[in-house]
Amino acid sequence: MSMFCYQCQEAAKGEGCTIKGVCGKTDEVAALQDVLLFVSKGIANVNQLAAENDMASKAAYKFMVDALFITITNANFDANKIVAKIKDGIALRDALKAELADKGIEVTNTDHSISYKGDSMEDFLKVAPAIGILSIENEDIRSLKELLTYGVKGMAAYAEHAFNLGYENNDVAEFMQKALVATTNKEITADELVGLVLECGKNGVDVMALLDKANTESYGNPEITSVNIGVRNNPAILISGHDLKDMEELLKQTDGTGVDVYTHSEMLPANYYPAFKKYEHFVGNYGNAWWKQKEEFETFNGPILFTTNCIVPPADSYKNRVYTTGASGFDGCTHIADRTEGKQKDFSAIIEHAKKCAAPIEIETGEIIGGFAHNQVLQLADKVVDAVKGGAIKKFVVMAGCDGRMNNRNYYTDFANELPDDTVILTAGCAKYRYNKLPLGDIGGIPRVLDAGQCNDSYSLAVTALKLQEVFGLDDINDLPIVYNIAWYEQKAVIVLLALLSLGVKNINLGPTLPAFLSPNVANILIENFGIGGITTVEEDIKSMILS
Ligand code: SF4
Ligand code: SF3
Repeated sequence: MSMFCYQCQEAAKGEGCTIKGVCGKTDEVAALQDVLLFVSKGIANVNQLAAENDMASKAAYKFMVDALFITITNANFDANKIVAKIKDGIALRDALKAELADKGIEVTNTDHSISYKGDSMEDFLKVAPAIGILSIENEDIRSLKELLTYGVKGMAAYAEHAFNLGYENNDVAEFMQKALVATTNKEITADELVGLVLECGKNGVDVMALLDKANTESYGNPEITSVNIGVRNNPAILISGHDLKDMEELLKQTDGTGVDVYTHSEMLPANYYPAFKKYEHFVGNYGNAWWKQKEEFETFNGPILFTTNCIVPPADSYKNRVYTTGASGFDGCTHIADRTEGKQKDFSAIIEHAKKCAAPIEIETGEIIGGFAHNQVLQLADKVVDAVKGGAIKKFVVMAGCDGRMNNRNYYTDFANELPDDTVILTAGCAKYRYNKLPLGDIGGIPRVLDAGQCNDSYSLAVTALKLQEVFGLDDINDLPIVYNIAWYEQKAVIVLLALLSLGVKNINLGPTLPAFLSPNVANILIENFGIGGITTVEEDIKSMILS
């Protein structure tokens, strides 16, 4: 068996992982994820036919969202869980086919994903090579289909979080289905796929808006907050990932138990929400971006809850303290089951575990400031506009996105350090950890790093940009004094990028390397139509992006 995966920025040699994922994904898990995606495509085809006959299955939409999320980089490494999910998918697809047959509706599409039968891990591993990425021969079609798939994976993650809070958008679900169907179409042209990629961006904006609404209506608007990065002397749980519903229920269930709660990596922005800040035992944030977890989980001492990506395969020394829930999973780690209708998830096992652990070891002290989501920034709009008009702020630099392991990501720390004092960084996502602890100061009380939140809160940055465009009376969003130097790693960054393109943003610099899944022709389309560029050296890029 030989895997092939090139969906993230750390794809081996900048081409693709073929023996084992740099992320730690085994060839077996990679193959099973391919089959899960393949089965989801079969469901998409059948459910599209059902939708055309007013018989669309909600369970099918939900399945596709879950499955896409499970295959995101660093979300789920649990082979058995993926096998079970594939079997569920096949059963769901066949039940839907039977319902259609009962109504005399025949599925005429002959795509293998619609008829594939398999029943065991062995079967799934056998079919995998024939249905993987490299089964698409034309490299441009393959590139566009994968770009679309990764955009939809990012959408699925955000749709799932919104769903968990009771927010759904049928158009978004239908688009994901349409995109999956398109990836099985052997006749589709490159132009048609480009059209779908752009439509994906528009749906990306919509799903991020939906999640923004879900988060803010459920937990209030994020507000400027100083987040403690030191520790207290109580046993504690560290919560990572992006799911705020899990955050809410964990805080409720730990309240009064003597167990503290800290956020890790992408959960840091939970500290900015009024509904969470009120808990006395919610201490602050511990550590940095996802890829530093091996050292940080060691010293944390207590159990860690992953609500989503990014998991690094855990060392044996702390593996028994790692819990997963939702789309995340890791072989041998305890998985906390989904909530059943009207009930909370049961976090009692992790809470009891925490009580037996020592308090975290302090690895740093002080505070970091965040909470500059759109509502908060718009309250400061007058101040910001005055600072721009008066020349105190010359440029905003959007440095949102992801962090990752590669040494060349030091570029982003150096870039932030070297920016002139009259620039302000707008950020979201775990990319922020490259510069959010630097002493960059403020401009007339406006911090020089404005953190809007998680990667999905890049939506907030777009809302802020659109508001500034209105205030300054500009016709084109690209006339604002905003430049984009975005770092990417996994597929949520792909949807954020496509969303920005759909809002008309041009000349985005993307690093630290361009995606391996862009064929030269597809990369050219992005360069020619949107001015997408890579990064070079800090000196050169400051010159071209800021000083020019
Ligand atoms: Fe490699 Fe990234 Fe795929 Fe993991 S997700 S196998 S690191 S390309
Ligand atoms: Fe980070 Fe994984 Fe992308 Fe949500 S946690 S931004 S990398």
